[in-house]
Amino acid sequence: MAGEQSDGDPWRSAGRRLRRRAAQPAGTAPPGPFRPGFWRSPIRSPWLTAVFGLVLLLGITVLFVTGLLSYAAYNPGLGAVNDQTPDKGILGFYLFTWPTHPSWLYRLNQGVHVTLGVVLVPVVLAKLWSVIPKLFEWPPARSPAHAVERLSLLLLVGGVVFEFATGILNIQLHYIFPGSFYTLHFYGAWVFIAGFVVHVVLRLARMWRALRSRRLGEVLRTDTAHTRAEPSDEAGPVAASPRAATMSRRGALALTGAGSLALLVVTAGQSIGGVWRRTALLAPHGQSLASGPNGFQVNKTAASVGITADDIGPAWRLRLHGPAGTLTFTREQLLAMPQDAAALPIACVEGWSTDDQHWSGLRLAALAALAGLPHPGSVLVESVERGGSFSTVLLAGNQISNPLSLLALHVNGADLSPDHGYPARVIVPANPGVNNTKWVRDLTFRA
Ligand SMILES: Nc1nc2c(c(=O)[nH]1)N[C@H]1C(S)=C(S)[C@@H](COP(=O)(O)O)O[C@H]1N2
Ligand SMILES: [Mo]
Repeated sequence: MAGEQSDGDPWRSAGRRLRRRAAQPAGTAPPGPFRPGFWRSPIRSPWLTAVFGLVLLLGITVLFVTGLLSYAAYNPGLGAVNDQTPDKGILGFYLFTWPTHPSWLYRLNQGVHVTLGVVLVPVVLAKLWSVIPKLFEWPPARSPAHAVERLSLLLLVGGVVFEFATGILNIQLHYIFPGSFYTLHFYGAWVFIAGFVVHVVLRLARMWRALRSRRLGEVLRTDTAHTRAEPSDEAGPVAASPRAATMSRRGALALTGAGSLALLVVTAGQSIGGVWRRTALLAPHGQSLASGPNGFQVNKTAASVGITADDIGPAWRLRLHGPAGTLTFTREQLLAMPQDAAALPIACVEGWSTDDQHWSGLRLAALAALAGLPHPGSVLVESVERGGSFSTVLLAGNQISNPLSLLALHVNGADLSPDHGYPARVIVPANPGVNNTKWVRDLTFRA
């Protein structure tokens, strides 16, 4: 080796290295992470992996269910206005009419989905760390069964990285996706879940065995000095030639737990609301709110989507379309009609939500009756906003008939501010924020 370096000719020594590699017996792993001696942490063990695995088994199951519900809440079954996901086919099997009770349903679902996703990041990283030698296993496939298993790992690891990355980019409003977030996160979820289910089926028994191989109390009492590698096993993540421990297993658990706890503290407040809102340091919305009746989170300001003073000035009209033809109203005419009230939150798909705000305006059901369709199947809501992806939505019959569903003109006793949708906006209980259209101009009721 020393002679090789001292002859000073990189080309010749590279040639020698290549010839030596070619002379290796078949089946020898390439150097670096593919060699068993490369990974030397003594704390990698089936037990540690199983603990992280159990947390993820529970956590990802909740993420998956809340994710499906979140998607169903858009009422994508109503048609392409609400959901442009191409070719979803049977992957839309779980879709049902989203309820309007209780009014905090979407707020809860989305708060859990987003907060849990953020909190699980350290656990995902710890789990990947604990099994990383397995990802470099050599040879890549020993048998067809082994090849299938490793292919499922590709879906699993690729899927988890993709879903967490797209989700976190979205809640941080960093829209760098090549395409729609919904489509990517939706298909990514199904790919990931396919790998996840295969992985759980293949590993559940091993996980239970590993969990029962040690007692948690015993691990929590063992400091770094007394931390030993487990006996090497062919199939597991145990190091072949472990070095001395620089961290105990309880240290690894504490580090992961502390990371998750810190993320929980700086994230959850955006969904819990109240005084906790101020702890939500990681939340891009809601740290510098205006004061007064309109002082709650704004997603997109009027200026940011190109709403001009003319669009929402005295020339603005509401147009109702239905069997009665097209009826046109000024804001004054709408205010002269009997007003109804509802205390409802805005809850965004990104996880943040407001506490209940006190809205008043006209019931969607009353407007449907005016349009000549007292029991409509749906309503197409269109905004003054031109061409924005949130400017047109369909609401379902149950959303129109709920007496708390309003075309709001006031909030907390004041006129809506331009940023909150003046002259008029939709507010519907348990509705995803994105479907509470601001700067409404047209309502088309359909049977
Ligand atoms: N026309 C229009 N309506 C809209 C939006 C928009 O960009 N344009 N944003 C939606 C989204 S994503 C949310 S979460 C809510 C936020 O309402 P707020 O800004 O009043 O809090 O408005 C919804 N209504
Ligand atoms: Mo939103």
